[in-house]
Amino acid sequence: MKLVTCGLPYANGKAHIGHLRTYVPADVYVRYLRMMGEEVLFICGSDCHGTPIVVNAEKEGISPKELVDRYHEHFQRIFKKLCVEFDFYGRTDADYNHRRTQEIVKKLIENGYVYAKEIELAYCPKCDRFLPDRYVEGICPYCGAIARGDECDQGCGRHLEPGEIKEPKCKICGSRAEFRKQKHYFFKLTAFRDFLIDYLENKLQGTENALNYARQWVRSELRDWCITRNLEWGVKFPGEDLVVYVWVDAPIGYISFTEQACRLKGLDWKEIWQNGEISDITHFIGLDIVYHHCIFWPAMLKGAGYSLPKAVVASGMVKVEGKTFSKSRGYVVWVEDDYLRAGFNPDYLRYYIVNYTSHEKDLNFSWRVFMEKVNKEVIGTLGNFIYRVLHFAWKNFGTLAGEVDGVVMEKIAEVKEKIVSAIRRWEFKEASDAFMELAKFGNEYFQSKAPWDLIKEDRKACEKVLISCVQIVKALVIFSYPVMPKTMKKLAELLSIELKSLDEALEPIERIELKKPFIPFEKVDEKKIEEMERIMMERIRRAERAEVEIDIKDFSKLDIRIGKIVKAEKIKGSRKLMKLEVDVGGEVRQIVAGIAEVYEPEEVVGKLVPVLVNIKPAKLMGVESMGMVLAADVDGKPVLLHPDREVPPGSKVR
Ligand code: B3M
Ligand code: ZN
Repeated sequence: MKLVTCGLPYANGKAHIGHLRTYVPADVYVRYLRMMGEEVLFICGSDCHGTPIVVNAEKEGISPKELVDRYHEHFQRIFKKLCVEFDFYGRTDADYNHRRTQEIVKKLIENGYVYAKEIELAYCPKCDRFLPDRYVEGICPYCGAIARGDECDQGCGRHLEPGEIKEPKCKICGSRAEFRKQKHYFFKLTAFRDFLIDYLENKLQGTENALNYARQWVRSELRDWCITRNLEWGVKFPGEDLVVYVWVDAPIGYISFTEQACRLKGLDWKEIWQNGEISDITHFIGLDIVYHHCIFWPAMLKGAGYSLPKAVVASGMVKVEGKTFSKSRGYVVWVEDDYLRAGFNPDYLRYYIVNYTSHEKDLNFSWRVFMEKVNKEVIGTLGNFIYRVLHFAWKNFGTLAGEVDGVVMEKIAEVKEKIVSAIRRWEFKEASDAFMELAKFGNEYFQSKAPWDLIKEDRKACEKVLISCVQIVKALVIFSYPVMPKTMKKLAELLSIELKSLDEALEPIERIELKKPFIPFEKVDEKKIEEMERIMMERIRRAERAEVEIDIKDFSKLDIRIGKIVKAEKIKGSRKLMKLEVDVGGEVRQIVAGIAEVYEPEEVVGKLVPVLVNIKPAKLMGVESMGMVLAADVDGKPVLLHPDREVPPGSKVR
């Protein structure tokens, strides 16, 4: 039995196109594998723990459980509508996952891979609590980007350990966090270095993007891994008032969901998860969680005596209308609110996701490209051929009998081989290109044989052409079913085709009774696309506005004080810049200001000016500047601002 899994969506928000980029190809893969004769178990579930859930629940003023229930339902509904069909869709907060997680954590402790250590953690004095993971935001110590407590999500993508983040701030109240000591538990990841190097280099299969990243990391920066957190919501760490880090119990969901799926199907889950060193397990994930799946996860499995996955398949990133996918900036397509609400056939989106580019590359979703691709390829090439053939044959014959053209049978066999080879390499675009190529071949065949003329002269010859074309239709229905199951299932019913095996396409039709065909695909209407573009533009504009609208909390981050200029001199070689020394209250700072074109040094000394004190230090013309003097901008020229009456340097501006 082969196991295929998908990364577990956090049950903290709605499904978007970024999710589908992983789930649709995985579903396509499983459907093809089954039609290639493999027995496959396909599982997934909601990731219910961790700060992604707790922070969002807190924002909404509901309990984590309520939030999780809502989105767990949502994801199940979306998967059903998109024909992503898991054998089991679980949740990580279920008893069965708590049990399995505790069992594994205890094993790791027993086997000597867990130790306690006192560490410094971000703590918010105002909220009076520790700030795990997403409760804290700050600067990534590796690349300097703004980062979350446990990952540098906008910069280098690295996993961050508790206490590592620089300049931490509380996500809830915005205050500067301090560091406090507390005892936590660590998993000895460093003990697995040699094992991981060997596993990643010689054993693990999958897409190059995943393997390359992981191989690079394992050599350069393996550190022990803090596996406990200060939260209520989660799987309890044995004997302590702590829960395990969400990245411990989430992948363990793969195991506990397998147990549940096997229970329902009368199978033995141990044959998958406790079956020698490497087991036939394939994880489909997004590129952003390669570290967790290729490094933490195999080490945990190894340490607890479980089998290791055979392959990790990572999908490339998603762009929307050419821009980096971003929910907050409006570059997003919501599966339910946008796509499904507009009434588009789910098969179109499945085809787009699979066929736009190779699985590993970046996928750009654009409504216009979507329309063009669907209308030209799915409808113009595939749908038209199917309908044309079926309609002509039904109208003129009703029943077809005879022998299929050998050329046609050969072509079908060739396309089948292409599909099988592509699927084995996770090249879903190649596989879907192959059936499109068959549709093109069919169109040309039909056109060149001109059955509409032939029928007048030689009915028998015409029948042979048509049965050959119907054979192509049959192959197309079978070959494209994994990508477009909704439509192809209906066509298979119409034509009484079995969808169990790709080889079925190689069985010649000897005789077929035709029913009245239906038009398989509805054209994507330009007006609807314009509407979708409008919705998206509106969302982007709203996000842009929201980005510049700041609230009092944001404003309070600016430390503006009145400073007294105590010394001033022009900077050599610069027309605009002046070097100032400013008393900002108990401290004199060197600040570079762009005022030299308008003011002479003598006139500004002794003046009181507002200064932004907590701006990042910068170097201008090689001179260090530790603040920013605020001035009015009048046609691009600075005009200094002074308080209404004498105030002490350091007075706060609010
Ligand atoms: N819940 C989603 C993510 O980080 C996360 C995946 C868990 S897979 C075990 O993309
Ligand atoms: Zn706080």
